[in-house]
Amino acid sequence: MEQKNDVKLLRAWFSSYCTRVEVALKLKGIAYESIEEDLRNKSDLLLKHNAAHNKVPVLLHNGKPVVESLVILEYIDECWKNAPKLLPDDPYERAKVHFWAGYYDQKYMPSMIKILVSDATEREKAMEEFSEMLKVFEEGISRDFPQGTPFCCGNSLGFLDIVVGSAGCNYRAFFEALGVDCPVEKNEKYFSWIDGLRECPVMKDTLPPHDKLLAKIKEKFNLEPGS
Ligand SMILES: N[C@@H](CCC(=O)N[C@@H](CS)C(=O)NCC(=O)O)C(=O)O
Repeated sequence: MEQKNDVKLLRAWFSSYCTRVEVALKLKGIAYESIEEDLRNKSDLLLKHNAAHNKVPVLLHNGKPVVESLVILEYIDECWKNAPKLLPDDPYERAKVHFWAGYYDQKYMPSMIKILVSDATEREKAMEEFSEMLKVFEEGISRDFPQGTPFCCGNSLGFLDIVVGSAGCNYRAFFEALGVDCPVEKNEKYFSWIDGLRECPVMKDTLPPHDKLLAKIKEKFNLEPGS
């Protein structure tokens, strides 16, 4: 008998954590219902199913909640074992993917937000720190995945591509909101990976529209170009 799969995703359109989950669901060919949350007026469903953090994304699989985007990605990979696989089979390869996904998860958005909230004098330093953080990341990725990026887990989007691409592919909107150039020349390997990921059909189809995201970032961080 075929197993019933009722999949719902509580999400917010601008959240890169939600983009991760949607990309994984699409890659796996899993049909799901997307439920948009108003994070200023959270639904009872969200508060009930993510009582610990009150955050999106929340995946509801046959009514059972799974929270935290990295946990959800692994859950999806384990439940829907059919191709394409997101994580490698080899335990050591998998450990490396988890390590770098965790590194990126902990460092990327805080580093980007530091640039967004700093005044003109602090911004240069924040941008230096951003580039240094990405340097550590790209050197680590090159060392640990010598077969190269993109698709560092094989020949289709893997766990790390999804984690990195869902947040990283929006970098133009963040720098445009600030009215400054992104120092891509300092991290060429990273940005060429990102630019490749953005061209993948499933990424293109899932990332938030540039202009809508730009307006959201300006509103959230109270930014005017050149400020
Ligand atoms: N570590 C969480 C982060 C999720 C997260 O920060 N979600 C934000 C949207 S981008 C949220 O729901 N914020 C609501 C709030 O903080 O009240 C994950 O990976 O799922």
